[in-house]
Amino acid sequence: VRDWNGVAQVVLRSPKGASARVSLHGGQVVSWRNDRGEDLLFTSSKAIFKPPNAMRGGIQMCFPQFGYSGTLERHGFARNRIWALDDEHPPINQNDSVSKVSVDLILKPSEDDLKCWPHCFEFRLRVSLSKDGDLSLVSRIRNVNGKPFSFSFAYHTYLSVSDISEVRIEGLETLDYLDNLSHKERFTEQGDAVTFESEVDRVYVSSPNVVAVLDHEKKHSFVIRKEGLPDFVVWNPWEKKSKTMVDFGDEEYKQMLCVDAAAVEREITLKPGEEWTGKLELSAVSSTNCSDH
Ligand code: TA6
Repeated sequence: VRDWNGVAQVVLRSPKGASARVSLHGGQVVSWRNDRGEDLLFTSSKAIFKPPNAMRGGIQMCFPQFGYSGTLERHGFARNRIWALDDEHPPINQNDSVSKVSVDLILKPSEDDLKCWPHCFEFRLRVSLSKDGDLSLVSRIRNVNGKPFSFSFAYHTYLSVSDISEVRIEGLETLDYLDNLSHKERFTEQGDAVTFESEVDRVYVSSPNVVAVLDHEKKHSFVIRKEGLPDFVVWNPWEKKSKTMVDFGDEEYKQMLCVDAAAVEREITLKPGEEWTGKLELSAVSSTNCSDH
């Protein structure tokens, strides 16, 4: 655990040299590197590392809602709060070649949170790094015997890519999507991989649990697996939208792509005492053997 910009971070390392850094600020995965030290997640060069604002990049916990709703801050407050190490599961310092190293964080509502979202929840997050450098996130959200509540959720994931115009997503073919650029109107994806030549902001609904993001130029591609999350949000701001974001470089849209495992179209409802689990697994594979995802 190290102090960074006034907020503790936990560094996970795999025996082969891969690493991940998790910040108690927002429960955000602020970096994930392969065993060659290459950054696999995007972080803007203009990111603002100042709590409570979420840092532009990494993997952000969007809860209790994704998008806007009522008075809550966009994408919910979880990513803007200081989390705690879950003392029921202290960080495991493994020095033998176990399958993975993990850290467990927990977020509970503050008095202020309860004023704007009056529901007693516990959000437990386990971030793990396998010995092969795969990253996994498991979120367990429990209704602590309050009244029933509903929420939407996303692992807001900024992937680092070489050139967005050379990137394809396989696995979303023929799916319906809600287009945030046209008032969430519903369309059906064509029969080929998703490619990018302008701003994209879509929610692929009832999507499969595995997609591949192929980035041949960077010689690695991502396989994204999810469980308990029916949708994938795909977002690239492109040039015009990039210029409106102070914490994002004008040209940086070329090096990033958000592919968020999410529950957006239909909210998740928890009765008192019920717990929901949402899993995300990311692996970065060399492009040659990506087809067997
Ligand atoms: O990824 C979908 C989206 O809702 C986009 O519309 C854009 O707002 C993006 O999330 C980033 O949101 P943020 O609050 O992180 O700037």
